[in-house]
Amino acid sequence: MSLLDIHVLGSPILRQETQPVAAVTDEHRRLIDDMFETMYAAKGIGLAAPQVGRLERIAVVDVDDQPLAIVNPEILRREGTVKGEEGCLSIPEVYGDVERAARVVVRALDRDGRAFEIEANDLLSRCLQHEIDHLHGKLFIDYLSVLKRRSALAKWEKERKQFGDNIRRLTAGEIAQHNPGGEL
Ligand code: K1U
Ligand code: ZN
Repeated sequence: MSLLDIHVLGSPILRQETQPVAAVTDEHRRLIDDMFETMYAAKGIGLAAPQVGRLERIAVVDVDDQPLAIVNPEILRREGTVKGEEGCLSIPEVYGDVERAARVVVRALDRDGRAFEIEANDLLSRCLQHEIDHLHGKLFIDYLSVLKRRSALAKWEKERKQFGDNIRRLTAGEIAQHNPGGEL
């Protein structure tokens, strides 16, 4: 497995629409495995293909030790609304409150190409909506009020200097914590 570079705000791929996966192949499974490894190393609870420079309609999430690969996900039902804080591995150190559906039902294909449905509440519901948004070129900052968005972008202007080429390479420290035995 490999750790992948993460595209950060400013990289045009984050605003692109993804392409549905016609059939889940070994190449997609390799991408899914690498995305899980990258998400864990970056201490995230989700990661979508455009964040690692790919346009397949694939995301991974892991909330409460329940790893889920979602291929071609669709939200079938939304119920209620709730506000909660979000971050994004592509906009490090920037956070904001976003109103989302409280409960969603999502249909997707799994790593083996089998269709499944999941009902989600709380953080899993939020994370699924955040990842599915990534697959359609949408970011959590798009939901912020003009003032809050301006302040989030001002914070990002300071942070982005460390990512000159709009790519976040995991640091040696992040890799070492992820892999304490030192084997790569
Ligand atoms: O897609 C991503 O950028 C991953 C993102 C997912 C997410 C976080 C919070 C709410 C909705 C979706 C992250 O994992 S950012 C890391 C983070 O903020 C976080 C990590 C653990 C628990 C809660 C938040
Ligand atoms: Zn994100």
